[in-house]
Amino acid sequence: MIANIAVFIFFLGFLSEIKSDKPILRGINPQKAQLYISKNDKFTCFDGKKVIKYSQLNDDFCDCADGSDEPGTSACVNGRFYCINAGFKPIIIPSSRVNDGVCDCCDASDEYFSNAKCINNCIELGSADRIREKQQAELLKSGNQVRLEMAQKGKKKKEEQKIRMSELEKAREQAEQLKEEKYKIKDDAEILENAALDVYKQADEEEKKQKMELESEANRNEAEETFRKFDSNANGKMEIIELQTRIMFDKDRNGVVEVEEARYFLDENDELDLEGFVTLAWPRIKPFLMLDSGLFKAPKKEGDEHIDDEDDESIDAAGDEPIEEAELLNEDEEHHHGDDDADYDEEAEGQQEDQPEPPQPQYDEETQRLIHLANEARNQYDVTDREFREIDRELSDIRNALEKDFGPEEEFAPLNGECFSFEDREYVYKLCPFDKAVQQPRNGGAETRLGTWDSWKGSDYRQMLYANGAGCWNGPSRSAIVELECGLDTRILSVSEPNRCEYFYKMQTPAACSTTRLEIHDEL
Ligand code: MAN
Repeated sequence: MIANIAVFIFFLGFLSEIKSDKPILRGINPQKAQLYISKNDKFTCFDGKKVIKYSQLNDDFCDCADGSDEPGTSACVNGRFYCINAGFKPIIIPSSRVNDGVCDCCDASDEYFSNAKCINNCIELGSADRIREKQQAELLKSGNQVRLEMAQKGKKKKEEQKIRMSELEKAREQAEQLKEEKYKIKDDAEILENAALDVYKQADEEEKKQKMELESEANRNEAEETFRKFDSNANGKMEIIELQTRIMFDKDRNGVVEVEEARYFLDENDELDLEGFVTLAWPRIKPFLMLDSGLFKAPKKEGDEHIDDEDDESIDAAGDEPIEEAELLNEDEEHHHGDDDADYDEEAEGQQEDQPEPPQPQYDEETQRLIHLANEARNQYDVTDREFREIDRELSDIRNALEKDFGPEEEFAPLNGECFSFEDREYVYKLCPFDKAVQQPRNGGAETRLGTWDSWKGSDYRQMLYANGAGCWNGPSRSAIVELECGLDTRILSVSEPNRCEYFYKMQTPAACSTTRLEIHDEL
């Protein structure tokens, strides 16, 4: 400030000095005033390329290529006019604006030879500006108090996190060791458990195998018996004519077993020997035999889930008579072989629900003891594994937080973990500092990520960048810039989208009330 006043006093003295010298040097920058002092009635252009007579300064004719000889007229295209604007702020304007009929300087100095009736309102502007600056300074001062508290909290948090991190690192080592020990115990217990259970598993498999062999043998016996029964001429061949005599094969219920109907049951052959009959014909014949003997109960149409529209269409005019039921059952039989038939799976599950649980094998005492020990070991391992993962998660959260730049004095740290919202006509915008920026339509709908915390833009902690948001239709991913200004509390002031999928938040926070800025300003 004092330095400014000194320059100004020097400049006024200089002006009175050059006032006695013709011409009047308007529009010169006080910082360059010394260059305009007459030297043997000569003036050297700033670029040093030309020396002109002192009287040629501001004579409305451009002599210097750099425009330095005409600071107070519009003669040089590249000239610069300095408005002193005493009482307010000095400004520099292009000299083309001198005497152009428009008042640019509040002290009216740029319009000294035009019809523009400019008035000097620098004093009024200056005092309004000073009020504004005072208010701003007061805001900055009180905000700075809060900022300092935030900085203290931030530093404390950082210290606590560092302490916690070293505790966790130790705890992690111990937890890992414990987990490994428990894993070993679990592993050993499971080896013993599996060995004991294997005895039961093998016995169970053996039992199942025997059951299946018996079933398959019974099925084959039944097939052979049927073959002998149907092979009425006992020639060792099952022929179409032999099946035609059996009315149960009258699929379309017209009273006659036609050749095509009989051929279907022979797997589209004219005749089959015993082996062919067992493998090809029997799977088709058996359901019809079961139906005929009343062993199959056809499912009811109403409320039956597995009769879908397709099934309905397949029923012909004969209605829901046994033949159609047989067809349905036949289709079901095919379903049972399909791997990816969802309807079948659902039905199978449904049936399972109705069926009683298969009895659990009764284990001997030793096996039960080993199962119990293995269960215990598994539980204990799970507990240590969970603890280890929890420590790991907390550690990585702390490491992430410690890596973030919360400002020169950690003043932004208290904003980490908080979220703020702002609503406009269409969207609710959310900002969770150091985490993410999102947008959600007001009428519901999914959140769109506008960006994830990336970095500070520049070195003055005024702008945050949130990058790599959701992809923009036919464009890059969304991103958001958050501009911070000083305010007594933290809140979003506005959100705009200056370019498609590029968002701009204005936010106030005490953390941005650094008085360093004020001091710098004062010195200017
Ligand atoms: C959504 C919003 C808008 C954005 C468009 C781009 O509607 O995220 O902000 O401009 O998508 O397609």
